[in-house]
Amino acid sequence: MANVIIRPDWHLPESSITPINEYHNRRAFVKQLGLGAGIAGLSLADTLQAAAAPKLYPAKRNAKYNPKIVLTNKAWATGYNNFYEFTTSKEHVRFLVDKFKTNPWQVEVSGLCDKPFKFDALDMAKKLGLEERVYRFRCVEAWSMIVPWTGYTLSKLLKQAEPKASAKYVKFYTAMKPAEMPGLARLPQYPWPYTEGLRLDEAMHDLTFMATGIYGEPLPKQNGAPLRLVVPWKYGYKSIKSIVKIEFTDRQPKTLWNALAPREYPFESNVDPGVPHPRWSQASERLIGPNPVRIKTIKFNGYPQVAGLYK
Ligand SMILES: Nc1nc2c(c(=O)[nH]1)N[C@H]1C(S)=C(S)[C@@H](COP(=O)(O)O)O[C@H]1N2
Ligand SMILES: [Mo]
Repeated sequence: MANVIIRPDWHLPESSITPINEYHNRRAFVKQLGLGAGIAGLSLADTLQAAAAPKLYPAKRNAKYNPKIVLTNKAWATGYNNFYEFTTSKEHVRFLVDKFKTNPWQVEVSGLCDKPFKFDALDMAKKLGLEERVYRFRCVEAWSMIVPWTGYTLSKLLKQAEPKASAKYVKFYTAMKPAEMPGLARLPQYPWPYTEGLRLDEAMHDLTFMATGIYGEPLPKQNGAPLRLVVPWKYGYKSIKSIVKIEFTDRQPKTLWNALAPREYPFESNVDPGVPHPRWSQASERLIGPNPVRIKTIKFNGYPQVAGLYK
């Protein structure tokens, strides 16, 4: 991002890669045997989290959001991460999340609304129910993936707060726990916590999703457990992870990346192949996986239904 150089030679060891169909078969096999963690390669924490939500996963896939595209290999989507609170090294985030406690997890919804409230992430998932959506996901660094998210629409959550007419924006905050997030201390000049924002109409759009899971399981911590935003027509940095607070405001909120480098990370940040980043082209992207391919970037990342928001 602002001061990160993209290495052209990134890779994961061959041994850490499991094709998705093989992965599902293996899970079914493990289930049949009634066995736990080790074999499926899940950590104890993942297993406990999965056990806490037995009926939520996998959720039924929403046919409306199911592009006819091959999913990104799961090991890549959960092993190549941007989560600067832990490290700027994408391949290493997953090895640094052990101390990060994501259950129980309280989230506050407040600001310009009539019914501010607090909720536990797992309780809300049970209350609202979950669906699965396959979305394209495009990072500003010109890599992308296609993944099945589990969750609920942000609008379902926000409506419960009854936003006031004066609310024009929504601001999101990530947890800031230095004892559990080793990357915070390594970037002391960053304006933590990680924050992001949307216009209220963007936040209320049906595509705007609160993800609690990925690949039919609760979110791994490196992907933003227990609750993260997914805004598929905007660059990935808008999709803020591990959210603890959501605030209705009347002014465009300050956000971390925009504060660090406003020219490089504008507030709106819609995916647009015609508008280059000041330091690189956005015309194409690398679809990550064991056999990465370069594909053309599409306006709004292939979600033309949002165009009306920007007339
Ligand atoms: N709190 C927080 N959220 C974040 C980030 C981060 O560093 N911290 N990185 C963003 C960026 S740049 C991207 S591309 C996505 C990556 O999500 P993934 O690791 O699930 O692919 O998370 C976004 N959300
Ligand atoms: Mo990103």
